[in-house]
Amino acid sequence: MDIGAQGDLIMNSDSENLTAPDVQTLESRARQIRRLVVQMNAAARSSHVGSALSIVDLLVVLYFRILRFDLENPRAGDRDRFILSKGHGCTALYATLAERGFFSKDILDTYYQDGGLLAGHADNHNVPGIEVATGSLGHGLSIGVGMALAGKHDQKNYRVFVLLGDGECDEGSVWEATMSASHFKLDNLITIVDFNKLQAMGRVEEVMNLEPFAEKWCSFGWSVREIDGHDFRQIEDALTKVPFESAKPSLILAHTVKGKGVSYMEDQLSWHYKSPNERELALALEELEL
Ligand SMILES: Cc1ncc(C[n+]2csc(CCOP(=O)(O)OP(=O)(O)O)c2C)c(N)n1
Repeated sequence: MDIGAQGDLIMNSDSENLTAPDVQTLESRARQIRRLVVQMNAAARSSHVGSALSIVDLLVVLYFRILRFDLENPRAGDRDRFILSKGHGCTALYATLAERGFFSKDILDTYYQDGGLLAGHADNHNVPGIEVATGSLGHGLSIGVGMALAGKHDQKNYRVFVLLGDGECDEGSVWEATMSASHFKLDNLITIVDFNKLQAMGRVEEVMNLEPFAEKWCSFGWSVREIDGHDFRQIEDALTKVPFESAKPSLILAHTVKGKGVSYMEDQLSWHYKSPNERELALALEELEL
């Protein structure tokens, strides 16, 4: 659907690249990662389990199908960059990185522990695969713009992917970065918004209405696609077609469900802060049985 001169809103279509067995493999990886997420959040008694469960399917497609990296040399100059701007959802990223082989799964047990490697928000210190420390919302996209600009300047082929929360888009700095990205024609920059319609203290539409959200990104000069952020075919299709247009940054507006995969957490605000107790953990693991 063309919405005017500033940008195009392209409706999603299904990927022909993914076979049924591919989808099954991705589903079981996502299930395993969700199991690790609930276990980590429960063991640490930490917040943000719903925020992490919301992005697992996006991370699985990114790390198992899309991103170009070298596990032997995770800092290789030509690697694709991924920034989890909503750094509070870090258990999903840590679990995905471990599952993908960036580091041993034993390290997940150190999450949020004194002296442990994995901090309560995404931390790049000594953690292979994490580009930048995030958690103070509203900064990831600006960092991504800098990386993408550097890539253009250095004539490198890497892409930069940034994952934002919808509530995070209340931050003015997000829109400054959005404006810069189109000004500098950063078609090597791809932003995914985890549009789960909840933030810390309420529903997005009640706290700060973002609509018309897709059109806002278009009017800032981005090329936009809307997808179901839990449908592997749609995720893969969008991510393999970036940049959607040359000389424009790409935005994937991914409709998701906070707490996805654990029925009693789905779309429930309370699971922004709560962590599962023993009984709740057992229930979650039962639902996520492999
Ligand atoms: C600058 C800043 N302000 C406030 C917070 C506290 N905080 C952590 S998560 C969160 C809500 C984020 O909502 P959203 O981006 O929608 O992510 P979700 O958890 O819903 O996936 C807030 C306000 C923060 N981390 N950084």
